[in-house]
Amino acid sequence: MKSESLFPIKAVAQRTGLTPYVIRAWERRYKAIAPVRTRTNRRLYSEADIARLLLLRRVKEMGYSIGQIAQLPTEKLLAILNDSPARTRAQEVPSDSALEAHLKACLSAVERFDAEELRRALARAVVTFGWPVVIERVFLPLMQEIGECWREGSLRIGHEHLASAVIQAFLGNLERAQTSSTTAPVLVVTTPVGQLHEIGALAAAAIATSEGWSVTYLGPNLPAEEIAHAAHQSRARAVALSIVYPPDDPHLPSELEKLRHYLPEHVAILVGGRSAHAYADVLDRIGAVQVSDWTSFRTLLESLRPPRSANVAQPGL
Ligand code: B12
Repeated sequence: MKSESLFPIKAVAQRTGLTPYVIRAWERRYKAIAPVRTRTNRRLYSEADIARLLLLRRVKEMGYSIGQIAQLPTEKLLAILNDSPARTRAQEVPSDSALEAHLKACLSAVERFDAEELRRALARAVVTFGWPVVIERVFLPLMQEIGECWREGSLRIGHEHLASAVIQAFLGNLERAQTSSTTAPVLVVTTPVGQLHEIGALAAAAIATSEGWSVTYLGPNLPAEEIAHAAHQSRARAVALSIVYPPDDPHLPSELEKLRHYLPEHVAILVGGRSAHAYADVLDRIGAVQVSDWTSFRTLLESLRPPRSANVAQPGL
């Protein structure tokens, strides 16, 4: 008889799009799955485990918290997925053409150096779609488009600076608007020294804020000592870094090692950005979590939260 195929966590991460860190956290904290262990205590996952993880991920993307769904039977998860009313889906997945129109309005304001109109256009988008959608599908594409136009020569660096400044102020407003409780976990967000691209860090800050974290945003280009000091002072639970350019800074690995060395052990380091993978060796060495997309980032933030007490009602239940 053919024995059941079992997979190591790395393969499971590739197939589910979840990071190994999240997979372990869902098991440890929420008992979402129970992989078998080898004699050397390595986890091995069955096809059923992988299917369940994928299902959990998809149901979570519908707006449930992992705490709400982790222990539901697989059939129940499937039922939630199949029964989700089209109305809910339509709210969560706004049409591309509607987003496109907002993006165009923002871009046209930037072209005319009209900061006030850009602010208004962004505000309209936030009212229509909500913060999380606007961050991922308006802010980031807007900056990318500006970058492409700048490369082609149709926009100037001044346009980029105007857009960055307006977006930064806008995200600052988001933070002030959130009434983050005194018990909210703290996330320090920045870019390491030599990394001047700031938009990814700003987006990470905004997303964490909208997830109820208290964010200490430090701006870009900060030495390890300064990041660690801020994390210590603010009693941070985690530090999020954006690494975009250059992908081959010979000094960055030692900076990252220093950062790990200065930070207390319980402070997690989360790293995103298009060049993060270029530093994979050192990131692995220091136990940093590489985050490839915003869904995984949200999941990770959730897994890093101290568990809420069982008798507190969960929103959306
Ligand atoms: C805006 C911009 C600038 C601005 C930066 C202003 C600012 N305040 O940040 C300015 C004009 C100053 C600039 C300068 C330069 N830039 Co530039 N820039 C860009 C642009 C348009 C956007 C960069 C950006 O922030 N993108 C958004 C980020 C966040 O996208 P991302 O890295 O793909 O990350 C994704 C995820 O990983 C995630 N993410 C990012 N960070 C994090 C963090 C966490 C924690 C998490 C969870 C997720 C996450 O978010 C993103 C979307 O999902 C890009 C082009 C582009 N299409 O991206 C070029 C780009 C990054 N720049 C580039 C270059 C070459 C330069 C310059 C060298 C140009 C020059 N000749 O002077 C300088 C370098 C400056 C320096 N010393 O670092 C190249 C890099 C090429 C490469 N080899 O990687 C790019 C890709 C343009 C290109 N196509 O050639 N730039």
